[in-house]
Amino acid sequence: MDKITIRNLTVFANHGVLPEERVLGQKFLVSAVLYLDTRAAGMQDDLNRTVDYARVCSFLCAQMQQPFQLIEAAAEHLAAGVLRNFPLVHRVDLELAKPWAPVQLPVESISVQISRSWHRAAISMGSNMGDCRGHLDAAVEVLSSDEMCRGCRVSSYLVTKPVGYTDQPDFLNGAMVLETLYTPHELLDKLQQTEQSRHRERLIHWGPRTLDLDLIFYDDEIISDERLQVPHPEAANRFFVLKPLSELESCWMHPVLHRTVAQLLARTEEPR
Ligand code: A4P
Ligand code: MG
Repeated sequence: MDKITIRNLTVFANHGVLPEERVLGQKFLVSAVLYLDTRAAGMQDDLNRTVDYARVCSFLCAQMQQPFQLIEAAAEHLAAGVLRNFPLVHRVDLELAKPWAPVQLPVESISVQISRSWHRAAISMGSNMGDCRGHLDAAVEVLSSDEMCRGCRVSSYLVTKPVGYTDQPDFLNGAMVLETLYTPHELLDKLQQTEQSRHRERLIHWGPRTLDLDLIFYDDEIISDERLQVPHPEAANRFFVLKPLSELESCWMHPVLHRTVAQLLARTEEPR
């Protein structure tokens, strides 16, 4: 990706833990590296095809006026703001420096540096209790209206035979692909809160449920801890996951099996 760099934008603001910092304010330096594709703007000499760095600078200045205790918090706020408000920017490396930090020792500057970007996530949805379509629609609504997500695309819904525990009604399944600023674990929290909002109860493993939301892929990441496994360990064998997902992202490569969604689907049988 190409980069546009803003170095040491000087802003007077009131971030700090000490009361006097909040009242008197002090100088801050904001630096940002914006990652985007500048090829079209470069070839056509067209400002509309890139990010207007003057607008980014005034945006950063304005956002700095909201006071935070920590420069970490101010930096998170700035990075998320840039990513949300300048859609061509895929990633931002942001540094917030506090040259007058009250440490009572000679120091040139204290700063925090963070790197934040949009991430691609694939989510599978399932329901076989109550208003199944309503539950899936509600999940889509929650995620597509979340300010930490964008570009939500939804598959068609299909009726599938239950897999695993078979003595239960048919499922309605679908898939969603979106971009998100959530980390994988934050996204799992969001999915579980959404399940709860549809009165999901965990009674039988693989049993009937109002709403099941599983994180299938998150970029090309491989995660395995006590709360989260990505790619979802069962996804590669499940028709009810792969079929809807293939409508949206048939070429997404499984980062462990090195097979695309379409290839995995081709070797999976639809249960009858
Ligand atoms: N967890 C770990 N990794 C993930 C992940 N990638 N996404 C943990 C979501 N959760 C993940 O899930 C149990 C725990 O898995 C969570 O606490 C989370 O930290 P759960 O949803 O509470 O329990 P569950 O649904 O009973 O188990 P599980 O393993 O999620 O079940 P599945 O695999 O979702 O299977 N047949 C058809 N036709 N259609 C279906 O949709 N669904 C299931 C449920 C069975 N048969 C089905 C369908
Ligand atoms: Mg689940």
